[in-house]
Amino acid sequence: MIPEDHPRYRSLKVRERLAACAKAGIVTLEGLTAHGRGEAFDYLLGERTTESALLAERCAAALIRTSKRPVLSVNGNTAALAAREIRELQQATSIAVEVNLFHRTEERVERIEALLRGAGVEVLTGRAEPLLPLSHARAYCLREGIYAADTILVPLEDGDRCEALVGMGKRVIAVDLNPLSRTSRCATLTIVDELTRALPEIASASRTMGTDEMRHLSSAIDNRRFLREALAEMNRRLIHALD
Ligand code: PTJ
Repeated sequence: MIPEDHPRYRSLKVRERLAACAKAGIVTLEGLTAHGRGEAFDYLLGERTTESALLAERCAAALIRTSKRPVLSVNGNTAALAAREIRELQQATSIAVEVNLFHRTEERVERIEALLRGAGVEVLTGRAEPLLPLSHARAYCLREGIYAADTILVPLEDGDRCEALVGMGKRVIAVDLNPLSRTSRCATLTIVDELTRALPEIASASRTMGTDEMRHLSSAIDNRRFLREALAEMNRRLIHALD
């Protein structure tokens, strides 16, 4: 039992959830280490959404709303952390949702799809084929899903696929707390924010955004600026950490 007055209550509850999902075969052991890396970067950001990330989230909403076939790619960590937030984003934007895994087994895909459906998410299903130019299992995706998508939202990504998707001419939106990762640097747009804070902001921006702002934001994205601002914020917090 984690006492509610523990100063790290939320963080401990999230870890507990991920550990339970690892035991249930949804999150991999590698996924737990990926979460730890994310937590460390979130600490440097002050565990809050910065002004710069908020703007990136509005840009993400604009990219999704101006797309013909937007798809959200879900892995084990994303499903375990944010099934409810995914449902809200889908309700706000009609984004398609596909499970795509690095450590892929058909059993894991089915478990993650069941978890998402249990939270009210509509999940694309079908026969995955090795359609992406990758030498690992992330190459497997749906012809009508990620393969045909023009914009793909990829939370907690590993860099290879991001590069491959951009190389295929797709717009890639990454959610990654690490502004130095290969994914962050090669995505069309990177949101340096924690996933469960980022998705509701994207959903809320998509509900309220007018056409002019949508066009303006989607046509003027400067990813390096978002990365520089995230690094500057981390730097500022580190310098003043003990003041
Ligand atoms: O479920 P699978 O088999 O597809 O495997 C998924 C993992 C997460 C294991 C795989 O994609 C992976 O290895 O990812 P990486 O390369 O460790 O990248 C994950 C990135 O997400 C890291 O840069 C972390 O800093 C970041 N991250 C972790 N947790 C969060 C996060 N970013 C936003 N919100 C989080 N909660």
